[in-house]
Amino acid sequence: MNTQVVIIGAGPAGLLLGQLLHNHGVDAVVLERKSADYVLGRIRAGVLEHGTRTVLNAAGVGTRMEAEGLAHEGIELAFDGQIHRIDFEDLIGREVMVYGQTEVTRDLMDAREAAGAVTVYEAEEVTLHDIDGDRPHVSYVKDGVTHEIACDFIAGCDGFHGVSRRTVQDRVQTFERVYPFGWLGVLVEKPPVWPELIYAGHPRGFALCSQRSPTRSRYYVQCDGTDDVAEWSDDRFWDELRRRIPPEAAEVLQTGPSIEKSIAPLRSFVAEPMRFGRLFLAGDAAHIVPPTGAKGLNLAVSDVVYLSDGLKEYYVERSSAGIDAYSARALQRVWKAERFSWAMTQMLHAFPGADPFDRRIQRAEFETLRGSRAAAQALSENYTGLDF
Ligand code: RFL
Ligand code: PHB
Repeated sequence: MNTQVVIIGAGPAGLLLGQLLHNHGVDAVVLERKSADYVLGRIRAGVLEHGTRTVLNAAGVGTRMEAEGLAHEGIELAFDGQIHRIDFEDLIGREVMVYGQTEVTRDLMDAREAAGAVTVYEAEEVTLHDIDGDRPHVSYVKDGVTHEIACDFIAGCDGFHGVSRRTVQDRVQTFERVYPFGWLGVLVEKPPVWPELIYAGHPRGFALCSQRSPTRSRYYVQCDGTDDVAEWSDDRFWDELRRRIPPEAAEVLQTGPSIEKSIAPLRSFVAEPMRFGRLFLAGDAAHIVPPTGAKGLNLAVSDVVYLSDGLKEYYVERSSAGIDAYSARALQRVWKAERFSWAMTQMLHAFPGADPFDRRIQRAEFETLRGSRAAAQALSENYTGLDF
């Protein structure tokens, strides 16, 4: 089999890249280790930057997002029970879209199917070959049979634990911070507690009130890095959430049985560069951010926008300038999102071993945002998304 680009991974990065390339007339095959249902069963990000929304609309996959997504003009920051609204619309004239990653993935899968583009699910033992030559190829096993696809380029969109970055592990430089805590997330069929998202810093730990629809909510509490979900009954979760969010929210919180509950570890990670010969890394395969800034999915989108532009230039204009600039362009934006996600994490979490000095610095950070329009504007620019 032959194609122009083999895309490894059918998460948001791989599927969106497939859609953008299809729109540019470039052929691609997507290879995914899991089944489509498994991919759709993962509950992850919920906030789309304004640029992500524009990209999804321009790519022709934004219809349901525009109909069902919830446009938000601000967020609430809370610290020790005190609440302060960051009004994006007033501060910088922008908004974000609350629309789950599961829905974005479903829309991209539907568009791919409608276009008749090839996705191989449950592809095992995906292996990359000859990435430094002119004609790389990728092998995989499906239903016990080995297949090979020859291509011009390989896009490694296979997430943090994928095979692509592992293939070049002797050549990457990595930068990492592992946080000593995780986020315990619960999905519940109840209306959101508050019109907007609440990010709450509290001595007992961080909490976040998010949402998926007018009838479905997503909540998180900071937990120990070593905790097991089995230790967290629904009752324990709701008690802990109520203690950490502002009293006016706790009073009106509607609880119910969790329909999903999982723990995500928190990590900052960057692999440099993002290109090795004819292999490009994109999304979580190249970098991880703690979810506090809601940047993970959005960074995957900016990566594949740069990459698809570069590949379009290569095929349509016969110029390598775009693919040659890919790694540097993507990394410049990645590091700004890393900084923002790290700063939000520092401001709002309870760090083991933190002393009263650390706590006062966190409070001063919150007071700076409350008292300075410039500081609130800087947060708003980062949260709603830096320009591509
Ligand atoms: P994904 O979504 O991980 O998709 C990668 C895909 O590659 C497949 N794969 C392979 N396929 C073939 N062969 C192999 N050897 C393969 N190895 C892996 C995987 O099955 C998968 O389908 O990466 P992508 O596309 O780069 O998208 C990135 C986003 O998914 C990610 O940044 C965010 O979801 C991060 N993230 C969150 N971000 C937020 O902004 N808010 C959140 O609340 C939030 N929660 C999360 C998260 C990430 C999590 N992970 C990765 C552990 C919660 C979790 C649990
Ligand atoms: C979510 O809704 O899952 C969500 C929202 C904002 C974040 C992280 C996760 O910062």
